[in-house]
Amino acid sequence: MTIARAQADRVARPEAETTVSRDISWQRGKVTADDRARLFRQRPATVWLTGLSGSGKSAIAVELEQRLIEAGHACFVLDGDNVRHGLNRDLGFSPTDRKENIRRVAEVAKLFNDAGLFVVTAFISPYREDRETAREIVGPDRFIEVYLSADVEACERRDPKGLYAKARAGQIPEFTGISAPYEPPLAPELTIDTGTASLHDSVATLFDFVSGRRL
Ligand code: ADX
Repeated sequence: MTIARAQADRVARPEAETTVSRDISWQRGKVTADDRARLFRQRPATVWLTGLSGSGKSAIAVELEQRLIEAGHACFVLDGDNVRHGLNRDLGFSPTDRKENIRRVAEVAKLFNDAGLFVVTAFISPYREDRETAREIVGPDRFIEVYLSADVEACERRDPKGLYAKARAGQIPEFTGISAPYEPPLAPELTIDTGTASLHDSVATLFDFVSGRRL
């Protein structure tokens, strides 16, 4: 096996877990991860933002994306509210639906990384187990878990979409932080206290961290 073939295999997943049909097989491409890294001049990664609604995930994601693009890096944001308008429009907020939401998003992030792009995700992703699944799907060497640690009080004070008020009034069932759990990461690659740090400082911290790790 050539080194190039070994690299291509690294992003393939021929052993993929249960599939509906057994009559499918993995089709290999001729372009390797190294070929794409040379083309885009970057080693892609998935920056996985997790935190409560209102903790700043979407705002930080779009700012980071802009900074990466300005620095010449191909990048794309996957955002919870947006993905739930299309790919995941069939999913609600039960634990089972959130799990499937995160699984699908992780598969998309993996595909984008395989294609050579940076990905920034903005999903509450409240369950540790689901984030660990995402880490496995994307690949631990590419997965950068970033915990935006603003607490419920801070997020509720901001309440940018008025959702906490609605949840308190009983109008949104299973609302994370109010009537559904959030399990903080135990060993994230980075934590940013967005309850106190400004958007500008949070993005600067994150950009420096990603630059140091991947660019
Ligand atoms: S996740 O838990 O499955 O990761 P996701 O990030 O996709 O959630 O979607 C969260 C967004 O959906 C929130 O920012 C909010 O705008 C909206 N939302 C609607 N209902 C809920 C709910 N019950 N809990 C949390 N967020 C909700």
